[in-house]
Amino acid sequence: MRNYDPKKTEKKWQKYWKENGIYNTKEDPKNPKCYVLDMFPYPSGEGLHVGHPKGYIATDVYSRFKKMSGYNILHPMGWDAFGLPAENYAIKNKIHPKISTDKNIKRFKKQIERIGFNYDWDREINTTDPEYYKWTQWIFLKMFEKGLAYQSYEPINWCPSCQTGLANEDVEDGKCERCGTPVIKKSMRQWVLKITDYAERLLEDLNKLNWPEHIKESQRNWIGKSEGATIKFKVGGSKFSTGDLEVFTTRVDTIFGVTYVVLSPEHPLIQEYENAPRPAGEMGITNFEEVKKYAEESKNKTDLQRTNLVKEKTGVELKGIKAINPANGEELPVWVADYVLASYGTGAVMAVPTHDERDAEFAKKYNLPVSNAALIGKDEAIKISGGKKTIKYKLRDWVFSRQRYWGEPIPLVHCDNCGVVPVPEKDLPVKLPKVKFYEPTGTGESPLATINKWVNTKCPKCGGKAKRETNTMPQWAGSSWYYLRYADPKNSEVFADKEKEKYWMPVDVYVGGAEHATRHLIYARFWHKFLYDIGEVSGKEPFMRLHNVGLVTAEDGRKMSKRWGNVINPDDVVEKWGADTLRMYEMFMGPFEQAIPWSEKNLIGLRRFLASIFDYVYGWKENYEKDVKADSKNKELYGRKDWGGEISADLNKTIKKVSEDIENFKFNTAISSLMIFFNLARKELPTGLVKSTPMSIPQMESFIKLLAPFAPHLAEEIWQGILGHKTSIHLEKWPVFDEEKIKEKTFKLVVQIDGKTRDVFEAPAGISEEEARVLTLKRENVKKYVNEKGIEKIIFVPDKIISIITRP
Ligand code: ANZ
Ligand code: ZN
Repeated sequence: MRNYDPKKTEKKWQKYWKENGIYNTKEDPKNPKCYVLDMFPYPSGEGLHVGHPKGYIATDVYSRFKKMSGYNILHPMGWDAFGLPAENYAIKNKIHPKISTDKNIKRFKKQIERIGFNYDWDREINTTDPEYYKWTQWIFLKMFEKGLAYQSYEPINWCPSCQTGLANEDVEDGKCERCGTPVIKKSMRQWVLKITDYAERLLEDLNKLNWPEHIKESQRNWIGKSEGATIKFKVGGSKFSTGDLEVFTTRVDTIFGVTYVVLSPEHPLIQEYENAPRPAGEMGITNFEEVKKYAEESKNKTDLQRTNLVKEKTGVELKGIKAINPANGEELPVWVADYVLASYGTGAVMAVPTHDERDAEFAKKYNLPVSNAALIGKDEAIKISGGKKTIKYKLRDWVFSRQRYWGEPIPLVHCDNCGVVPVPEKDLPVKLPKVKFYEPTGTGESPLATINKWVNTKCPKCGGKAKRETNTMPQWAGSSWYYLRYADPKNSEVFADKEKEKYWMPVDVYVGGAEHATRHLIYARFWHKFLYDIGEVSGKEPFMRLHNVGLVTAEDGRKMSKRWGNVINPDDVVEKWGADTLRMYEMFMGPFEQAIPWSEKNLIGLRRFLASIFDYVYGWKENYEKDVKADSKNKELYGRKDWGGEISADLNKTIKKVSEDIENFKFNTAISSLMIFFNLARKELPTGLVKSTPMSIPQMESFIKLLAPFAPHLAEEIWQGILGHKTSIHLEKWPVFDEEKIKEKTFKLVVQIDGKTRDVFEAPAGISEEEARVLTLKRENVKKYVNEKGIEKIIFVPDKIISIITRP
């Protein structure tokens, strides 16, 4: 029976692998380690579509290859299950998030398991497990201890639909990244992590990472380092007594071209003018009402709207006051305009219409003066203006609290006597209480705030009455350190044993979507650096190499989505065509990082390829048995490392190519070289003594090993089922290629002219008479004796002699 039947065999081997624990990992100082990691999924209610496993297949192929190449592999999987998506799903479907999350995880896991991955499920983690988030809380407390977690009341991004504050990273084009609702600014109490303390190191260390350039570039832009200077302008009424206005500029050299200065509407100076007593005769801002109204209005605009270059700029002059250019003493009008952001630099700018587009536009609209003054040397400008060299970053501190239920409770207590007190380490985790109502309150407070029994507690310091912090952590908390937990997932004493951390970290290859460029990938680097600073981890960077997985779009070219009804469920594909076909197809569909539409037709092509391999090996085995029956000496022959013929060189070339391609995440070309080889092997005429097949047993086995990372079930079926091995192919050694066999073969071509040897030279083996003739007639030694026209006859003995008879 030579029927390729993945339905039967795939389940069988999955069971076998599990029962034999072949994917369980242990530290092994004797072998080099390789930590291969997928960005773990959040288990949404919709389950996986065929796009999700693409990255998992790649890490699976890669880690199987590395394991066969002698590495000790860590390839774990887990669930990023806290956060808005899980919670919004739970609310929509009226199921408690805990219940729906557990259900979704079960479903995801089942889907993933069917694809036959080599995950070490003993290391599975779940960010919502109290034994896990105990350590998320612990890390937060360490940050709090070091002054990196602080309370702030600054206006932050607020999503009116999700009813929670958001970090800058959660806002895309002024909209909530989760639900698309435009965010507004809201002043509220919040917890913030001082990621800005790490801005320079986050930037600097990017250079060490083997990451796609575009991801590094978006992190650089997000961090947004600007080298410039702060310069103080005196401001005030007629007597210029009010004080200094500091601006940030990257172009001090334009100092003589400044024609006005602009404040952001939130600038504290405006408030100061309203409240401060003024010296006699000072008018202060004379149009204060107008200014205030303008400032109010700009509150409703997002930063994006405010900085949009296309939008017309607006502003109001602060009448009654002026600023003085420190470089030349010139008196300048002072304006307030919302194209200047409060949150960047000093919240104030010196305007140079001749060199800055925004300023030019603004000056034109409001008829402000324009100056053609010359530029001056940098350093010189700083000296003249009394400025100070300054570096500013666009990166903002990380707004870390959410007014939502489904997250890690922030482990702090508010005591009337002692203020904010951390929950002692021994009392961690602070468990999320079970509640009936978990919908957002709409008041800007977390739903936890309504659970009196939970909220009211004792102060760990003075024992007096205290209240728990009711904000929860953002969904990015658990994923900021999960890769460390995999090294030692069940440890109850520490988040990971130091030796184990040292053995496994850093992650060697990390695979996931490019959408994480400036969120997860910055947050995790920040936490890692912090843990490094307090001596908890051994290295400065968590992820050494990164690959982005390209989307799998629907056959119609659109994104796969329930909304379009074009989602393809991997379960159906596995059911109909087999897991190996799905795996092979997703690796073959195109360059790994590219977005590529699904194609059932191409998928079927890979199913055919696998079926024909199975069929071929089956026939090969039959021939082997026939040959051995006919003459027992053939058994020895079949056992030879390789047989002659071209197939040997081809196989060695294929081993080289497939190895290099997998190492470089070029899975599609690896598979195509397997196809090319297979077609040659099928066609190759028999050589040597055995008539029926071109491959010896070791040659056949090498080919199946090359296939094993891509089609693990089929390879195992062939390995154990047809080739008769008793242990898994996935524990075998990866084939090595023979450099000698790959070299282009040559021979010494002897040239005879009229019976006399006149030349000998190296020529490629196997050339035709025509090729030999062309090469020969180019030789200087030959030209002396013949020319093209004077040839009567050529006798060519392949790979030996070319004999030329000249015309008499
Ligand atoms: C004078 C000047 C002249 C400027 C010129 C630019 C060009 P980057 O490179 O992004 O850091 N700026 C400073 N603070 C600002 C704020 N809070 N909101 C909006 N704009 C602000 O940009 C730095 C430049 O952006 C600064 O240099 C300042 O304008 C402006 F030909 O000062 B410049
Ligand atoms: Zn939202």
